[in-house]
Amino acid sequence: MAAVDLGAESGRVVRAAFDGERLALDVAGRFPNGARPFADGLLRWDLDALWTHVSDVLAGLAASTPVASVGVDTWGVDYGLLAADGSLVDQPTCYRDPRQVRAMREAVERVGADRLYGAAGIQTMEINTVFALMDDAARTDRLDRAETMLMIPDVFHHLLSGARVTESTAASTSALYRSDTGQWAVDLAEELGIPSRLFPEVVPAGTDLGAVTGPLAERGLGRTRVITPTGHDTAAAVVGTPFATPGGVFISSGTWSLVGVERDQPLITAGTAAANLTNEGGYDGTTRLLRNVMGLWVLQQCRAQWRAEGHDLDYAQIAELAAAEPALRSVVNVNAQDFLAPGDMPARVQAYCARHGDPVPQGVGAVARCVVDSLALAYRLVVDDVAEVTGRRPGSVNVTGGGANHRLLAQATADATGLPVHCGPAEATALGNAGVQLIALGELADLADLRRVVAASTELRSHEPRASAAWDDAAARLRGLVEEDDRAR
Ligand code: LFR
Repeated sequence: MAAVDLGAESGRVVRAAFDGERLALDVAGRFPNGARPFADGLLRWDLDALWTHVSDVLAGLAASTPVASVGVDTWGVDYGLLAADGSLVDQPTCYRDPRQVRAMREAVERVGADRLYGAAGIQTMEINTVFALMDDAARTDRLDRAETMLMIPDVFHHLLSGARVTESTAASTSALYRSDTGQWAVDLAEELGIPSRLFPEVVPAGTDLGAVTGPLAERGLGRTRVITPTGHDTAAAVVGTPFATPGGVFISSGTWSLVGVERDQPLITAGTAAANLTNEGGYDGTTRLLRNVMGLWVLQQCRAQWRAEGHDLDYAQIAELAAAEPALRSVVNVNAQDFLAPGDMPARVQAYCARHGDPVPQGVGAVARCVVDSLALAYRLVVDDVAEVTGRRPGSVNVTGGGANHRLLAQATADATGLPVHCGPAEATALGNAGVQLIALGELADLADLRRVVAASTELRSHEPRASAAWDDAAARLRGLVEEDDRAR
């Protein structure tokens, strides 16, 4: 199978081979990704370039080995607009565009925060699809030119197979679709000026969308099936998580850190709304009760800034400098609006500390330490909130994704949460993507079966918590900062 996994920073095509017990992965090709401002000033993705990369790697792979099926997962919330003839109206916009901050404010004013949250139980956040669509409707003619909207993974499935459907986990990131009832929030959309005629048919993960068609069929993939995995990368990562304890916490750690628990059904209450916890649709009727934490994005942007200033450091070097600094000297709310847009992140971290009366970190190590500690503390708050709203304290944490390799962050996470932290697999998303294809192909029975295969295919690294009152105090301090920032929002 080919698992195509596209992230905000890079994309890759992974070859996945199953021998009946283990899933072996091997990266067939990797390529960069990133949003940039287009001529009209909007931050957009270069979808045409991504498609060229994906097609070339898939064709190269098919030249050396038969590909039974292909499935694509990507970051959530963004969408492509398809014209009647099936072509893209334009390149998709990126959720980090500042227009979404304004649109969120307008939407809250117009219908109220409760209504926005209640529609799908998705945390109210600037990045949500609903705010981009609202701005499209109010300030552009994009929607007038479109017949349907597809989430980004579905755009690729459309290019591969011609299908014009969206997959349910991808749809659920829109904040306009409830995966448990299968309903689009038509009334809310119309009230916000978003034409609901754009909403596509929704299919479950594991749906066979047909054989590869078009030019790729001529490049060795004519017999390859297009099977939609959980199109949302976070859903795929959690499918590929070998939970150490039932009801344990997952952290899918990449550009974002998605922190929460898997449940049988959504939990949409006054408590989850107050805690701003999200209910995203998962595989086979599961729900992820989670919060988006700003994640490694902050360090990625710091690294880019340091490089621009002449310090060309890799992540391991940055982590080493951070580890040499004392813990918990200064703390920031990584989820503050300050850190959402691309830019000079070290300066923003320093400005945040100065504004809140914390010691201002100086130099690479101190800034990175502040970010790492602050991430771990943000995870701790989610664990506390989830325990509170579900009435159940989780017993362990599993970290997957590229961030699973970050030892300093993993130990800080154990110390901050007081829970054992198990790291791996770094490739959970590709495993989850390929695993759902395997279930659809009849090679695996179900999610539990798949997780057994993931566990058999992975070596985990574990970190035990070291009890310390300093982390409790810092968590309380972060709680205060979050409340201040929310009031200012
Ligand atoms: C992670 C992720 C998150 C989503 C964010 C924006 O890659 O998909 O789940 O909230 O990106 O799309």
